[in-house]
Amino acid sequence: VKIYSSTFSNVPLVNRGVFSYFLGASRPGYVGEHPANWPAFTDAASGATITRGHLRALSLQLGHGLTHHATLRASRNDTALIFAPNILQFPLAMFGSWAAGLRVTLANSAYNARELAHQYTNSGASLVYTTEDHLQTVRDMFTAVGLGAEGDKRIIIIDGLRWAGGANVPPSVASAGLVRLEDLLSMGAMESEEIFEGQGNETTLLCYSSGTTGKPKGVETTHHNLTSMAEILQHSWDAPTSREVMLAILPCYHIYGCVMQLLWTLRAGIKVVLQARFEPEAWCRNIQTYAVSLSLVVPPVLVHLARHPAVEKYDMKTLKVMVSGAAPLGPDLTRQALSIRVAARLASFGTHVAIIQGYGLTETSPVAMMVPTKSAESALGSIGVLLPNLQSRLVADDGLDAKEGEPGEIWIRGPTVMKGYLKNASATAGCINSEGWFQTGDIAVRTNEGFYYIVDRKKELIKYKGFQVPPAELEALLLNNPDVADAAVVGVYDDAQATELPRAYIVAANPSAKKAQLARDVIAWTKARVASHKQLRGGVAVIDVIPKSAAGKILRKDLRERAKVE
Ligand code: AYL
Repeated sequence: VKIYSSTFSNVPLVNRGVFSYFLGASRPGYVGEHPANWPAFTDAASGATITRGHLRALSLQLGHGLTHHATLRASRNDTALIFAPNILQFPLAMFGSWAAGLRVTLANSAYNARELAHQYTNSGASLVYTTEDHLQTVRDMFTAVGLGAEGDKRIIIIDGLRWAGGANVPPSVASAGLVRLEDLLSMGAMESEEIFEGQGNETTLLCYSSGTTGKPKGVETTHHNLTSMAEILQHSWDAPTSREVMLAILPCYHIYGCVMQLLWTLRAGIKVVLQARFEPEAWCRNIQTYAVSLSLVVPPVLVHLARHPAVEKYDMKTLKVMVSGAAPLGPDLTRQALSIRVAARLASFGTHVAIIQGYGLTETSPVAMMVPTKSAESALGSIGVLLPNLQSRLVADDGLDAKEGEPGEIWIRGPTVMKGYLKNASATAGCINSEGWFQTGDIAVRTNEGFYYIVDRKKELIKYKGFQVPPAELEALLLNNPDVADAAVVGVYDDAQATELPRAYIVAANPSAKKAQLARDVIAWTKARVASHKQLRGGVAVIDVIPKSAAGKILRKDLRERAKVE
């Protein structure tokens, strides 16, 4: 068996809970390794800023409020769900929950009630942090899970706070009587975080991933996974220092955004400017306003920047590094050209901008590979080299090591591999073997210098702009449509947008149905039932029969081939 080790030397890891690791009062005047009065997070729109010390203090107040509030009465190992966009209260909700020993689960803020209900129930959550804007969805979710108005007792409204850049607006009529973040903050404070002995291997974060097959599953990420990830990034990645400023446009509910924008940044002492959502002009303006040096993106963001005139309107000479991840960037020439073009336009402002890729999965907490900044030019299209403390294998279809230079499935082993899927031992056993190897479902080749290039994906997953779209979820949904007898969903790649688009193949329940009309109806029907990223943007094709193996498995490769010529 051929095992590849990281070319970095191993980094010493720690065994601490996430709260004390990221926000511990290590010595007077400090939070973690950096001064308490340094800015931690800034709201891009209002400029409101929370310092490291303020974040720690408020989190200890929230932790106290959660456990002492008469109706919430939260306790250790309860699970709190955060259903909110990128606002300053997001990291506070997370750290306040962690201070009191709760687990946190992060839900896509575009989810509808049905999608949210799956995560609420599956994660065993008992609290939901949300905003006025999302309140109706949360209430519909509580109706869907059978709690009805009782659910109101489990909601915490987190927006509208002036210190967080919110207008000082009174609660809406709809949210009257609900618990508000400021209520919980005013009840007192924990003296310090609870130190739970030996909690390293306990689950602290639950993001959802469909893995190689099926519906979204709760990924059990432990304290040790997260502290290890932060130490590994801190000691391997050459660009960042505590003088960096990061513009955070990736959603904090996705593990890429959560770990890279909220957690590791605290470890590194990086100031983070939170932008609610990506919009090219605002992105450029914020780079200038906040003298941003670092930004994380997904490939479609680069497409926008490559085309948008705002790129030339703003002074962005502070920008040094952009990290693209979560979906392929540049495995072919078109996209390599794109990344050079974006860099050239940004570089015209005086500095050289490195655009590098990272690679990882929710299941690996998340980053497993990264391109060293100095290799940005020479490793175009590469997902990078293995990070410290990690090992990899490349395994061919026959279960043996891929031959030198030939493609194989990436397997990963190390301290950032998840504990498993929540309450789903069979799915866990399906992807983590007895030797601790996690099987990613991604196919790559490796160069002699240790650079990896993704060449294919073995698993079902579709990625729309970096978001997971589990085909099995859409297929199950489509089978609920009385006009659909059978369905299969695959991803088709759209060069112009640099993303895959979900495309459905369906069999009509009524053989004499008009195909074009049925396809249009099914697109609209689906749109009304799923979050935006799962819409059938790749279209719907009506076919006579879904190709399946003798065992009844959908032959997705056939459908993907077919999609290419359609
Ligand atoms: P999940 N190139 C191609 N495919 C990628 C890449 C990449 N650079 N990164 C992730 N993927 C795909 O759980 C791949 O199929 O995590 C992988 O199995 O939503 C799947 O996305 C995992 O999807 C980074 C870079 C975090 C990436 C991430 C992973 C977040 C996506 C930090 O710096």
